[in-house]
Amino acid sequence: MSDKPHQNLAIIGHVDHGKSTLVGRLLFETGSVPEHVIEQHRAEAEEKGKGGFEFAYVMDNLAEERERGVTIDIAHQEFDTDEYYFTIVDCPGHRDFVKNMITGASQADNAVLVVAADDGVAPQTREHVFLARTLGIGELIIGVNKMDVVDYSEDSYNEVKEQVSQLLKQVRFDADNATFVPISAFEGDNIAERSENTSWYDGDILLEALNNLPAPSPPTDAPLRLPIQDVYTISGIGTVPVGRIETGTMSPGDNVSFQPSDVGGEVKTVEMHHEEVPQAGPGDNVGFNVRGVGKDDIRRGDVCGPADDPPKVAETFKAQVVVMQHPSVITAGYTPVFHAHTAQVACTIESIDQKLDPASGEVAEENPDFIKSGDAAIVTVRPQKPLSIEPSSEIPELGSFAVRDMGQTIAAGKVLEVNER
Ligand SMILES: Nc1nc2c(ncn2[C@@H]2O[C@H](COP(=O)(O)OP(=O)(O)OP(=O)(O)O)[C@@H](O)[C@H]2O)c(=O)[nH]1
Ligand SMILES: [Mg+2]
Repeated sequence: MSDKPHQNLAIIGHVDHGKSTLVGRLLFETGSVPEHVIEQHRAEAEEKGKGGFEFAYVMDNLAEERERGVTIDIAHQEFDTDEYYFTIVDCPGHRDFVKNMITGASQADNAVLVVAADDGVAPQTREHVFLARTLGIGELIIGVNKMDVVDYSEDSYNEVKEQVSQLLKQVRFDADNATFVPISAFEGDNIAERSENTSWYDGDILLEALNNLPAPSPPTDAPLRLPIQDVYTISGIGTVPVGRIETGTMSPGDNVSFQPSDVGGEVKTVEMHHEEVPQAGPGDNVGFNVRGVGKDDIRRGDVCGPADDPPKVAETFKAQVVVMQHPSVITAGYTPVFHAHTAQVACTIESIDQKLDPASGEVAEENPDFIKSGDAAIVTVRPQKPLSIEPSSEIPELGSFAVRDMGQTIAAGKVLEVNER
């Protein structure tokens, strides 16, 4: 393991704008993927009629992903720069897979937003930026990609930069926390080396921008919260839940509880990068094993915490939401799917308590009949199945969510109060 500080970085943006290609390129340039592997991918991609996808194949491992040339599920990879040890999460851009993007973004400290220079801001560029902002992503590096396709034109770059800046303003993302870089993931311009093709650009290249990210905020003294992403059965070990530790630490010998499944036991082993470790902490992606907990006892969406301070399970919760897009209006009784950490649960908006002025946050109306796109409100929510979630003021990492319906993100928000089951 590297002793450099750890960064979880999400790569987000519209479908086909070049996210996986960028990750493949970064891994190649930082020496994490050797040239002959890229050559093998080139041969396979050409055979499938997907020439040009050799860098994307570094991340797109599923057969369906390779045939279709789209990312479906999130994938993690590791690489180092001078400053940081990165775990990179490559998110899918296709609109059908936004739920996987939410899981990826909710695990990240900062993000690279990839926007193709020849396409500009597209629907999932908007959706991902909105989600990144509400899921608590700190800084954005905007890679204006495919600069080769627009002949490295400064005008094209400035046009996309202007579009993205407008978008950041709309979602109130602090523009001081955004760095723009003109790149070509495919050709390798301004990734690890400054490109002669963009002599008009004198800002940071991508690796410099990555090195200049602020260090992730130091871990709080919050108790262990580890949302389960998957549960595997591994021969010789048994049941191995995996996920990222959001807060607290985990060591062998700890007594833990999984909620809402309501099972628990003693932690036997904790692994990171296939090596047993004596302790893992915030930001670490771990696999572990708990005495007496079997594969069918727990599932994705459970949260693991200390047995004496277990994750909260909500009967109802109060939340502040911002409506991003909805074809009509949202009224009490509406039951969309809430995505919180790794959980996806249908929840009823039981009451709309207050409408807020989105600019000042002040109450604009008590008990409004409805809310619509652009509105912010405080609502009371009742999960239709048990859901573990925490007040954002106590554990921000477990206190935010996205709301989806009809294949799109319609709102996002944070939890104010949990009324426990
Ligand atoms: N010319 C050119 N093509 C690029 C560049 N980056 C990516 N591409 C091409 O764009 C296509 C899509 O690239 P991907 O990396 O799969 O895009 P993605 O954003 O990961 O797509 P999803 O994961 O499905 O959302 C492939 O054909 C790439 O070769 C670039 O800098 N220049
Ligand atoms: Mg991809």
